[in-house]
Amino acid sequence: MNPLDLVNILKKHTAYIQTHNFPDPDAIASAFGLQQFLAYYGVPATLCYDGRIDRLNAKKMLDTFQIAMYPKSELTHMKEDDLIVLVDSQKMNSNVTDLIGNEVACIDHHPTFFPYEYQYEDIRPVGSCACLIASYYQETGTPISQNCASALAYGIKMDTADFTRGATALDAEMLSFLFPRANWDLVTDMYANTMAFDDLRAYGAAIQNIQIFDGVGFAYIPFNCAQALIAIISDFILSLDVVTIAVIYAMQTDGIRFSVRSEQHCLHAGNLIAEALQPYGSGGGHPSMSGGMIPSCNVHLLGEDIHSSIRSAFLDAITRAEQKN
Ligand SMILES: [Mn+2]
Repeated sequence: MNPLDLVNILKKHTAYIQTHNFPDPDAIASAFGLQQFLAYYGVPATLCYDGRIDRLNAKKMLDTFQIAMYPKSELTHMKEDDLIVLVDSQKMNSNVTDLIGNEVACIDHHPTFFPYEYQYEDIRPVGSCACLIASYYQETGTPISQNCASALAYGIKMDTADFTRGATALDAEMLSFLFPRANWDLVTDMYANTMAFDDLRAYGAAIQNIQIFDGVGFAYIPFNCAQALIAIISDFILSLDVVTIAVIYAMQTDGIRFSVRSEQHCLHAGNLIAEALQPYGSGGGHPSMSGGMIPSCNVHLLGEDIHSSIRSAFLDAITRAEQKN
């Protein structure tokens, strides 16, 4: 589809651009990049999300690139006939709240679990959603601001873990398109002071209780912490030489939250978490990274020793997956 079709769909409506809940840098960059693109063609759009922007690097993006985003609680004026563009997420996924407006468009790079008829759909299996938005500027020859080019470049770098995770040729082409248009000092600046002092407690807990079973590392964070931090700690545990699959889980107020990483090519992290959590909760994601949740009301299903139940659920699912291969 031509990205200018989206302009026509949204024109003369009140438009919102919604990311997945607890937006990460790629989601924020994509939403901002699309907002600036639409603005060039005279279509104003409000950026919104549910959950919180609670990670240091996500919060820092808002200041560094001058981005304004509004949480669901501040969207009291949204109406049923307002139009929503979903970015870095798809309708009916568990990580995106169904807001009152009408989801007419979707731009995403995740696999589709719930097909839906959007008026405008651009879902491509690339490493970052931000590279799809960057391609809109390139294809249409639309001018891009330094702030916007910098934010999109940062989004591509973060979601591909600097081209080591799911990166495609389009991610690389778009980074080279953005590089001369960006203010690279802003991008570099995003890499300074990225860890909050409180994060150390979560790292400390995970390091203390990590257990490794045949390349599968399990670590537990016994207190509430930012969702994105759980994901970062699971990257950290995966970086151990003796770990090829990392399963990190944290006790949250609303249940147990999981983050899974796999560097085994034949073991799909999204399928693994979906299968392991199936009796207790839900989960899903990419081949190499995924997330999931056991809601509070189901935690009792794990029995007295929740850690051994969680371990068995994952190790059994891995065994079954290996037998299938
Ligand atoms: Mn993304």
